[in-house]
Amino acid sequence: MLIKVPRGWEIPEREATPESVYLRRREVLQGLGFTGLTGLLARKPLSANTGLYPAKRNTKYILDRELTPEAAAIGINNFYEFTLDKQRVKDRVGGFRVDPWTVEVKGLVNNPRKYDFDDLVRRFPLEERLYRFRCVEAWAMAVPWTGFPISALIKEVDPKPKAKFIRMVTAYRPREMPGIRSQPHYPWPYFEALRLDEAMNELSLFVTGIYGKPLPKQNGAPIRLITPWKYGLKSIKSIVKIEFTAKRPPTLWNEVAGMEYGWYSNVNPAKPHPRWSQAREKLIPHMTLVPTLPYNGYEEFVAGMYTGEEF
Ligand SMILES: Nc1nc2c(c(=O)[nH]1)N[C@H]1C(S)=C(S)[C@@H](COP(=O)(O)O)O[C@H]1N2
Ligand SMILES: [Mo]
Repeated sequence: MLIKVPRGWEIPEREATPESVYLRRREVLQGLGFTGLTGLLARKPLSANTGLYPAKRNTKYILDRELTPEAAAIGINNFYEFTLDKQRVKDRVGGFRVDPWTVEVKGLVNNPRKYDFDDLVRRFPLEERLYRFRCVEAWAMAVPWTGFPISALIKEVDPKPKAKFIRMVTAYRPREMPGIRSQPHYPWPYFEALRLDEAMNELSLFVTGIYGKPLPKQNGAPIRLITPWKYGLKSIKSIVKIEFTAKRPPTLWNEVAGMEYGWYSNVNPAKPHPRWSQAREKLIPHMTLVPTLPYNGYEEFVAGMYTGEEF
């Protein structure tokens, strides 16, 4: 059971102005024919995300290419819980409820917690970063993500010395996720994992926004992982559970087809997928071909964690 005790200075705005009172005031004002500035401001009910976006950009992370147009990045998705059709994910997410949302952190930590998302998103300072993104299927993009380093959350929950991995799990809502019903052979819910040092790497983000706005459902609202040196399948969406473990946890794609999808899934242009080359990538939306770089161009940040044998 999550018992939320907000400190005085962090009372969410929607509690400071109970929505019912707020909406009633709107009706009264509208009834009086008052639809001026107040009407405009009141149109959208205050939400978990009020005032957080856009976050300040961290200029340390620079791109070697243009940003992908927003419409493509939020319109062409992989989210098999909804459909395998990349262009249709956005049309199938309507029934997915992402508010309220709880993220449970458990396992080998000194401070296990259940974070209410509204609290979580205000607890760790958000920043914007421009990252390259490379799907294992050889399409790629460049995206302004908003989020916070995973290391901030890890420090707060304080892993025990035995913790060596973190396992993450997506929401399982067959009634809201039509792809779970039409693809029953997958071992839902989606699960992924990182080594603890990978999770602590400065590049590893928990992402809550994109293009200066809250994450759309098709991109993994309200919170997903981004590890830009790994294939996109590692970047698990709509996370509800984070568990610290001593043993290496399995991951969905590695479990389903280990020959095709490595546990690490570090981007490696020299190692072809059994069915296609990984030497080049197609930039959406025009599918311009460009070379793929080792660790997706992030070698300087991550190569020190590996022997080169991980895949
Ligand atoms: N829960 C969940 N997470 C997921 C997936 C998925 O099907 N389910 N697809 C993965 C794959 S293969 C990719 S390439 C990225 C796509 O993220 P995007 O749609 O935001 O571009 O999400 C990853 N995270
Ligand atoms: Mo992917």
